Amino acid sequence: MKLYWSDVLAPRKACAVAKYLQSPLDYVYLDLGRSEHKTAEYLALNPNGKVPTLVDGSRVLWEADAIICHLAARSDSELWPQDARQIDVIRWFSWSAQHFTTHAGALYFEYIIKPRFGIGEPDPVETRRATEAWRQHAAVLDGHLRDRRWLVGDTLTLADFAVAVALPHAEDAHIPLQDFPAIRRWHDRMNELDAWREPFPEPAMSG
Ligand SMILES: N[C@@H](CCC(=O)N[C@@H](CS)C(=O)NCC(=O)O)C(=O)O
Repeated sequence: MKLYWSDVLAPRKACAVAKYLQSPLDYVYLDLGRSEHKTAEYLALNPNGKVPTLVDGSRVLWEADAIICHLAARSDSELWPQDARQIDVIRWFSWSAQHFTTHAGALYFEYIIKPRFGIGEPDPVETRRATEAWRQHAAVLDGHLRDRRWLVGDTLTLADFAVAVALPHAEDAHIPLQDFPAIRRWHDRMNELDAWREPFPEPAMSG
Protein backbone atom coordinates (compact mmCIF):
# COMPACT_ATOMS: atom_id res chain seq x y z
CA MET A 1 0.00 0.00 0.00
CA LYS A 2 1.05 3.55 -0.68
CA LEU A 3 -0.01 6.59 1.34
CA TYR A 4 0.37 10.03 -0.18
CA TRP A 5 0.64 12.49 2.68
CA SER A 6 1.85 15.86 3.80
CA ASP A 7 2.36 17.36 7.24
CA VAL A 8 -1.11 18.91 7.52
CA LEU A 9 -4.43 18.05 9.17
CA ALA A 10 -6.23 15.39 7.13
CA PRO A 11 -3.10 13.33 6.45
CA ARG A 12 -2.20 13.60 10.13
CA LYS A 13 -5.23 11.44 10.91
CA ALA A 14 -4.30 8.84 8.29
CA CYS A 15 -0.65 8.77 9.38
CA ALA A 16 -1.55 8.47 13.07
CA VAL A 17 -3.84 5.49 12.48
CA ALA A 18 -1.32 3.87 10.12
CA LYS A 19 1.44 4.26 12.70
CA TYR A 20 -0.79 3.00 15.52
CA LEU A 21 -1.71 -0.08 13.48
CA GLN A 22 1.81 -0.48 12.07
CA SER A 23 0.22 -0.70 8.63
CA PRO A 24 2.61 -1.90 5.94
CA LEU A 25 2.85 1.30 3.89
CA ASP A 26 5.13 3.04 1.49
CA TYR A 27 4.82 6.71 2.35
CA VAL A 28 4.96 9.31 -0.43
CA TYR A 29 5.44 12.86 0.81
CA LEU A 30 3.87 15.63 -1.28
CA ASP A 31 5.20 19.16 -0.93
CA LEU A 32 2.06 21.33 -1.03
CA GLY A 33 4.17 24.49 -1.34
CA ARG A 34 5.41 23.11 -4.66
CA SER A 35 1.90 22.02 -5.72
CA GLU A 36 2.94 18.38 -5.87
CA HIS A 37 -0.71 17.52 -5.12
CA LYS A 38 -1.81 19.21 -8.35
CA THR A 39 0.27 17.24 -10.86
CA ALA A 40 -1.59 15.32 -13.58
CA GLU A 41 -0.22 12.07 -12.17
CA TYR A 42 -1.58 12.77 -8.68
CA LEU A 43 -4.89 14.20 -9.94
CA ALA A 44 -5.45 10.90 -11.74
CA LEU A 45 -5.47 9.26 -8.30
CA ASN A 46 -7.27 12.01 -6.43
CA PRO A 47 -9.19 14.44 -8.66
CA ASN A 48 -9.76 16.69 -5.64
CA GLY A 49 -6.07 17.54 -5.60
CA LYS A 50 -5.92 17.04 -1.85
CA VAL A 51 -4.08 14.83 0.60
CA PRO A 52 -4.20 12.10 1.79
CA THR A 53 -4.69 9.35 -0.80
CA LEU A 54 -4.22 5.63 -0.21
CA VAL A 55 -3.46 3.16 -2.97
CA ASP A 56 -3.97 -0.50 -2.08
CA GLY A 57 -3.44 -2.59 -5.19
CA SER A 58 -6.11 -1.52 -7.67
CA ARG A 59 -8.09 0.28 -4.95
CA VAL A 60 -7.56 4.03 -4.72
CA LEU A 61 -9.10 5.77 -1.74
CA TRP A 62 -9.32 9.44 -0.86
CA GLU A 63 -10.95 11.02 2.20
CA ALA A 64 -9.02 10.42 5.40
CA ASP A 65 -11.98 8.86 7.22
CA ALA A 66 -12.41 6.24 4.51
CA ILE A 67 -8.66 5.61 4.55
CA ILE A 68 -8.52 5.00 8.29
CA CYS A 69 -11.50 2.62 8.06
CA HIS A 70 -9.73 0.71 5.31
CA LEU A 71 -6.50 0.49 7.30
CA ALA A 72 -8.30 -0.69 10.43
CA ALA A 73 -10.45 -3.20 8.52
CA ARG A 74 -7.36 -4.60 6.83
CA SER A 75 -5.78 -5.13 10.26
CA ASP A 76 -8.97 -6.57 11.79
CA SER A 77 -8.57 -3.86 14.36
CA GLU A 78 -11.07 -3.02 17.07
CA LEU A 79 -10.48 0.65 16.19
CA TRP A 80 -13.25 0.05 13.63
CA PRO A 81 -15.72 -2.02 15.66
CA GLN A 82 -17.88 -4.55 13.87
CA ASP A 83 -20.96 -4.13 16.05
CA ALA A 84 -23.43 -1.37 16.96
CA ARG A 85 -20.53 0.87 17.98
CA GLN A 86 -19.67 1.27 14.30
CA ILE A 87 -22.72 3.49 13.83
CA ASP A 88 -21.51 5.69 16.67
CA VAL A 89 -18.08 5.97 15.07
CA ILE A 90 -19.77 7.14 11.85
CA ARG A 91 -21.85 9.61 13.84
CA TRP A 92 -18.66 11.17 15.26
CA PHE A 93 -16.98 11.21 11.84
CA SER A 94 -19.92 13.15 10.49
CA TRP A 95 -20.13 15.50 13.46
CA SER A 96 -16.43 16.18 13.28
CA ALA A 97 -16.44 16.83 9.51
CA GLN A 98 -19.55 19.01 9.57
CA HIS A 99 -19.00 20.89 12.81
CA PHE A 100 -16.18 20.45 15.29
CA THR A 101 -13.24 20.05 12.93
CA THR A 102 -14.69 22.39 10.31
CA HIS A 103 -14.40 25.26 12.78
CA ALA A 104 -11.09 24.09 14.27
CA GLY A 105 -9.85 23.67 10.70
CA ALA A 106 -10.82 27.25 9.90
CA LEU A 107 -8.68 28.44 12.82
CA TYR A 108 -5.86 26.13 11.76
CA PHE A 109 -6.07 27.68 8.28
CA GLU A 110 -6.14 31.27 9.53
CA TYR A 111 -3.37 30.99 12.13
CA ILE A 112 -1.12 28.22 10.79
CA ILE A 113 -1.59 27.67 7.05
CA LYS A 114 -1.79 31.34 6.06
CA PRO A 115 1.55 32.31 7.63
CA ARG A 116 3.20 29.02 6.61
CA PHE A 117 2.38 29.48 2.94
CA GLY A 118 2.48 33.29 2.97
CA ILE A 119 -1.13 33.74 1.93
CA GLY A 120 -2.13 36.65 4.10
CA GLU A 121 -2.99 37.61 7.65
CA PRO A 122 -5.63 35.90 9.81
CA ASP A 123 -9.02 37.41 9.04
CA PRO A 124 -10.50 38.70 12.35
CA VAL A 125 -14.10 38.24 11.23
CA GLU A 126 -13.47 34.64 10.25
CA THR A 127 -11.45 33.83 13.39
CA ARG A 128 -14.21 35.25 15.61
CA ARG A 129 -16.90 33.32 13.76
CA ALA A 130 -14.93 30.05 13.85
CA THR A 131 -14.01 30.43 17.53
CA GLU A 132 -17.63 30.93 18.55
CA ALA A 133 -18.85 28.06 16.41
CA TRP A 134 -16.09 25.80 17.74
CA ARG A 135 -16.95 26.68 21.34
CA GLN A 136 -20.60 25.79 20.77
CA HIS A 137 -19.69 22.31 19.54
CA ALA A 138 -16.87 21.85 22.04
CA ALA A 139 -19.46 22.22 24.80
CA VAL A 140 -21.30 19.20 23.37
CA LEU A 141 -18.11 17.13 23.24
CA ASP A 142 -17.06 18.23 26.71
CA GLY A 143 -20.43 17.08 28.08
CA HIS A 144 -20.11 13.74 26.30
CA LEU A 145 -16.61 13.14 27.65
CA ARG A 146 -17.30 14.20 31.23
CA ASP A 147 -17.78 10.58 32.40
CA ARG A 148 -16.04 8.76 29.57
CA ARG A 149 -12.49 7.86 28.69
CA TRP A 150 -13.12 7.52 24.95
CA LEU A 151 -15.77 8.74 22.53
CA VAL A 152 -17.38 5.37 21.76
CA GLY A 153 -17.74 2.52 24.26
CA ASP A 154 -14.84 2.15 26.63
CA THR A 155 -12.00 1.67 24.18
CA LEU A 156 -10.07 3.78 21.70
CA THR A 157 -11.71 3.83 18.26
CA LEU A 158 -11.29 5.64 14.96
CA ALA A 159 -13.76 8.22 16.29
CA ASP A 160 -11.11 9.46 18.72
CA PHE A 161 -8.56 9.88 15.94
CA ALA A 162 -11.06 11.70 13.72
CA VAL A 163 -12.47 14.12 16.26
CA ALA A 164 -9.12 14.99 17.88
CA VAL A 165 -7.31 15.75 14.64
CA ALA A 166 -6.93 19.51 15.07
CA LEU A 167 -6.28 19.50 18.82
CA PRO A 168 -2.50 19.00 18.68
CA HIS A 169 -2.47 22.46 17.07
CA ALA A 170 -4.77 24.06 19.64
CA GLU A 171 -2.21 26.48 20.98
CA ASP A 172 -0.85 27.74 17.66
CA ALA A 173 -4.30 27.81 16.07
CA HIS A 174 -5.82 29.71 19.03
CA ILE A 175 -8.37 26.95 19.62
CA PRO A 176 -9.63 27.57 23.18
CA LEU A 177 -9.11 24.00 24.37
CA GLN A 178 -8.16 25.21 27.85
CA ASP A 179 -11.80 26.11 28.56
CA PHE A 180 -13.02 22.52 28.10
CA PRO A 181 -11.53 20.31 30.83
CA ALA A 182 -13.08 17.00 29.76
CA ILE A 183 -11.83 17.45 26.19
CA ARG A 184 -8.42 18.33 27.55
CA ARG A 185 -8.28 15.21 29.73
CA TRP A 186 -9.31 13.03 26.79
CA HIS A 187 -6.74 14.65 24.53
CA ASP A 188 -4.05 14.16 27.18
CA ARG A 189 -4.97 10.47 26.99
CA MET A 190 -4.56 10.55 23.19
CA ASN A 191 -1.17 12.15 23.75
CA GLU A 192 -0.05 9.07 25.64
CA LEU A 193 -0.02 7.29 22.26
CA ASP A 194 3.28 7.62 20.39
CA ALA A 195 1.32 7.43 17.14
CA TRP A 196 -0.73 10.46 18.15
CA ARG A 197 2.16 12.61 19.33
CA GLU A 198 4.38 11.75 16.38
CA PRO A 199 2.22 10.48 13.54
CA PHE A 200 4.37 11.36 10.58
CA PRO A 201 6.94 8.96 9.12
CA GLU A 202 10.64 9.73 9.20
CA PRO A 203 11.66 11.68 6.10
CA ALA A 204 13.83 8.71 5.12
CA MET A 205 10.72 6.49 4.90
CA SER A 206 9.07 8.77 2.38
CA GLY A 207 9.96 8.97 -1.26
N1 LIG B 1 -12.07 15.77 3.43
C1 LIG B 1 -10.71 15.54 2.99
C2 LIG B 1 -9.93 16.80 3.20
C3 LIG B 1 -8.65 16.79 2.44
C4 LIG B 1 -7.98 18.15 2.53
O1 LIG B 1 -8.65 19.18 2.56
N2 LIG B 1 -6.65 18.15 2.57
C5 LIG B 1 -5.95 19.39 2.64
C6 LIG B 1 -4.89 19.32 3.71
S1 LIG B 1 -5.62 19.12 5.32
C7 LIG B 1 -5.27 19.66 1.31
O2 LIG B 1 -4.89 18.74 0.62
N3 LIG B 1 -5.12 20.92 0.99
C8 LIG B 1 -4.42 21.34 -0.19
C9 LIG B 1 -5.30 22.03 -1.18
O3 LIG B 1 -6.53 22.08 -1.00
O4 LIG B 1 -4.75 22.54 -2.15
C10 LIG B 1 -10.10 14.39 3.80
O5 LIG B 1 -10.52 14.21 4.95
O6 LIG B 1 -9.22 13.69 3.30
